[in-house]
Amino acid sequence: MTGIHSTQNPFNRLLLTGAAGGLGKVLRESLKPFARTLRLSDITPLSAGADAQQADPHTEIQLCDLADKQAVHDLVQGVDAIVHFGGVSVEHAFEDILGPNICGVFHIYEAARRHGVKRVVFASSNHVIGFYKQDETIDAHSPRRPDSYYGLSKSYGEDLATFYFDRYGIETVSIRIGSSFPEPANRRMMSTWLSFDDLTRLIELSLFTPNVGHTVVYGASANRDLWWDNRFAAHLGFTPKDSSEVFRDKIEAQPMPAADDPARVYQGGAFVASGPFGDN
Ligand code: NAI
Ligand code: 15L
Repeated sequence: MTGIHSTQNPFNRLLLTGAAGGLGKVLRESLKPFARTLRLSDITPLSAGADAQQADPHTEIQLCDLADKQAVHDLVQGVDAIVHFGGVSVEHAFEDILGPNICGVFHIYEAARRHGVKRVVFASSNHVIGFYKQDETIDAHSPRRPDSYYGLSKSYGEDLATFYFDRYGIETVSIRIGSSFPEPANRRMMSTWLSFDDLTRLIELSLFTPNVGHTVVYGASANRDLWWDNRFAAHLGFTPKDSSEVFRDKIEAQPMPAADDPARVYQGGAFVASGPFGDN
C-alpha cells in the first residue's frame, strides 16, 4: 500500500498522538513504514498490542496530556514530523474540549516551532463544515460552518495551521475526516465514510508531498454520493480506492430517518443538534 517516496526516504522519527484511540490503534501499525522510529502517545495507556510495541525497537511509547504544555514540548523533542490525532473526538461541553483540543493543538504547534518540526498532519473533521446541508457540494474554500464546540476546536486547529505556516513555515495538511470506521454505520456515513486504508494513503501523501503549505483535504473514500470536492488539494494526488457502496444493501435495510432528522439533513448529522451544555 505504501508509495515509493515514503519507503525510500522515511522520516527518522514520526510522532503519532491519539495512539490509544480507534484510529490510533490502526495507524500505529500502518504508519510504521513511514519512519525508522514511530513515537506513540496518548493520555491513556496503549492497550491491545502495546506489549509487542514496547518490545519493538522501532517504536517508542510516551504518555502525555496534550493540555500540559511542558509535557508536549518533551514529547515533540527529536521528532521530524507529527501526525496529530489526539484529543476529544466527539461533542462535549466547551470546558471539556478546551484543554485537549484547543490548548492541545496550540501546544503541538508551539513545540513544533521550538523543535524545528516542519510537517504536521492534523486530524480535522467534517464537523468544521457540519451545518452545510447534504444536498450541497462544498470545497476547501467554502466558509466553515462548525456544528459543535468540537467542530470549533478543529476549526481553530486549522487556523493555527495557517498561522504557523505563514509565520514560521511549518507545513500542515488538515484532513477533514468524514467517518473513519471499519464500515459505515448509517445512511449519512454512506457519503462520509473513509476506509482505514484510504486514510493511511492520505496520511502518507500528506507527510511526503512537497510544498503543501497549509492544505485542507476532505477525507472520504470513493463513495457514490460525495458532498466534498477536493480540487484545492489536487497536488496531494489522493485517489481513494475503497467505496461505501459494498455496504449499501446492509445500510439501506435500516429504517429511513424522518425528513427533518438532522442525520438526514446536515452534513454533520446529529452533531448540529447537540447541546446546550451546563444550563443547570
Ligand atoms: P478516539 O476518541 O478513539 O481517539 C482519540 C484519542 O485521543 C483517545 O485515545 C484519547 O485517549 C486521546 N486523548 C483525549 N484527550 C487527550 C489528552 N488530553 N491528551 C492526550 N490524548 C488525549 O477518536 P478516533 O476516532 O480515533 O479519532 C482520532 C482523531 O481523528 C481525533 O482527533 C478525531 O477528532 C479525528 N476524527 C476522527 C473521525 C473518525 O471518523 N474516527 C472523524 C473526524 C475526525
Ligand atoms: C468525527 O469527527 C468524530 O471524531 C467521529 O467519532 C464521528 O462522529 C465522525 O466525525 C462522523 O462525523 O461520523
